[in-house]
Amino acid sequence: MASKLKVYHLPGAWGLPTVSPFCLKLDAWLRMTGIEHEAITAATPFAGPKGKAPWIELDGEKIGDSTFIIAHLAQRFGVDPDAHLTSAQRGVAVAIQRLIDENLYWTMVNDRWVNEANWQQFRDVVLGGLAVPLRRVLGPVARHGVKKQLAGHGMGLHSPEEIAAIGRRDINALAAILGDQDWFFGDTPSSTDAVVYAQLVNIWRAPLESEVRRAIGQTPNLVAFIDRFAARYY
Ligand SMILES: N[C@@H](CCC(=O)N[C@@H](CS)C(=O)NCC(=O)O)C(=O)O
Repeated sequence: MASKLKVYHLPGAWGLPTVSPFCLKLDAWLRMTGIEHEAITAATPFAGPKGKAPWIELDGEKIGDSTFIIAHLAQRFGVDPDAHLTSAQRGVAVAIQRLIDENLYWTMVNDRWVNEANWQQFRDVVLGGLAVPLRRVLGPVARHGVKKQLAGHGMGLHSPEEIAAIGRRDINALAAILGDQDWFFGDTPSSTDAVVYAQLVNIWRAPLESEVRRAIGQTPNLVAFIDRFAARYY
C-alpha cells in the first residue's frame, strides 16, 4: 500500500507556515496541486537527507531539496501545474528560479542573520522550536555557520550597500517580468508563482528592516502579486 506523504518544514512566524522560502515554496506548490500530505514542523534541518529543509518521506524513502522533491511528486502523483507553458516559458521559469533560489535568497539570509538589529529578532524565530537555554547556546554557533555559508557563496563578501543593490536589481527584474499580468506566465498560475511568492512573502511579511523589503514596497505589482497568491492559496 502507498504510504502517506510526510513533509518536513522549519517553523513558521509572521502568519506564514514556515519562515524558510524553500519550505514555503513546497507548501505553496502542494496547495496548488492539492496533493494530500501531513505537514510536520522540524526544529532544525539536520534530520533531512541533505541536512537542509525541506525534506519529505514517501514510500519508505527520504528526499531532500525543494526542486527535486517537486519533480518527484509531479511524476509520482501525475500532476503538472506547468503543463500550459511553452518551452521558452519553461526556460524563463528556470532562470527566474535561479534568480530567486541562488541569488535573492542569499540577500535575505544576509539581512536576517548578519544585520545586528534583525538578528536580535530573527534568532528567536528561526530557533523557536528549541528550548530557550539550547537556543542561547546554538544561536551564535548557527550564526557563525551561516556567515561562513554567505562567504562561501560570495554574497557575504559584499558591503551592505552592494548587497542592497544586488537585491534591488532582482526585485526590479521580477517586477518587470510580471508587468501587469496576474501570474508570471499570464492568466494561469504555475510553479514559478509558488517559487516567487515563497521568497517575496518571506521578505515582505517579516518585520525586519532591509533595502530589499523597501524595494518590494516600491513595486506595487509585486505587492499585489503577493496578496493575490495569498488570497488564492492561503
Ligand atoms: N536547494 C535547497 C535549499 C534548502 C535550504 O537552503 N534550506 C535552508 C532553510 S531556508 C536550510 O535548511 N539551511 C540549513 C543549513 O544550511 O544548515 C532546496 O531547494 O530545498
